Amino acid sequence: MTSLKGKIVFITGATSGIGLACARQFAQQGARLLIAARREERLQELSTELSSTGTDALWLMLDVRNQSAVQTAVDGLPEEWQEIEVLVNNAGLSRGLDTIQEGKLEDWEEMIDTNVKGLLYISRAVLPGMVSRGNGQVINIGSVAGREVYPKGNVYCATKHAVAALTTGMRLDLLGTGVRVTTIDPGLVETEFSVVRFHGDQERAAAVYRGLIPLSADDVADAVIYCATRPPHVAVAEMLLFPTAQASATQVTRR
Ligand code: NDP
Ligand code: 8X3
Repeated sequence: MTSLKGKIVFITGATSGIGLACARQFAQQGARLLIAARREERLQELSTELSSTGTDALWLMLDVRNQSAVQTAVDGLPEEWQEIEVLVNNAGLSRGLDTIQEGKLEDWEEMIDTNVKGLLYISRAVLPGMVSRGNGQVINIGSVAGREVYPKGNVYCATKHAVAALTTGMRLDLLGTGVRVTTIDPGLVETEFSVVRFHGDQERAAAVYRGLIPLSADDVADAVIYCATRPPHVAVAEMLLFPTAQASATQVTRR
């Protein structure tokens, strides 16, 4: 196991769910944290929480869809924060669960801009530094939706299939640079994901997880930490993580 003590870990979407759990678990490992998302108050609270346990943390209020803001934020990092060793590309969302013929254009734009273009903007800003140092790791949070398409999942599944393709593309292009590339592809994880998907409808969101024990954000963060603590010659390429009650994107058992 490789120590993460003192290493700089950049987590996008750190204000909720999987990203928040990753921030807390990397902090427990002694990492220094760059935490990014759009909700300033939550970033401040997390930063205060992390600092109170002795973690060095810097928060960036950042919308990953804004390419110039992303580049400016990464270029403008204080010198002592520039050597990012682990990038967790986690910021992402689904919007809506509609047939393709009824889907809302603004939902599609938001998913494509965040899950695909946002991930690209962040990666493009961070990767040159990793390559020049000959060291680094990118951990993309993909999804079972990047491996299978489910009814009404159309555009969300397309964005996660794009993440899968980009993960492979990164691994091919970064071969020989010392930069490792991983995708972690969870099934059902109970976070704010479904509340966001259903535009704030808590009841509909809760029904997604009713009658089964879903993964928790910490279960996924455990997997992220596992991948980030492998010795430098070991690259976990991909990990598919289901709750025991799930066997595919569409096959689940409920009590
Ligand atoms: P949450 O809604 O709980 O968290 C999403 C995070 O992404 C929030 O911190 C949010 O912060 C951030 N985010 C969203 N849009 C942007 C943006 N434009 N710029 C910056 N940050 C943004 O959901 P999860 O934790 O479940 O989702 C995390 C990742 O895991 C996503 O990529 C999702 O697709 C993936 N995933 C989730 C699964 C699940 O079942 N929950 C299963 C498989 C994959 P803020 O709003 O403050 O910007
Ligand atoms: C999130 C899991 O099955 O809702 O990516 O698409 S699913």
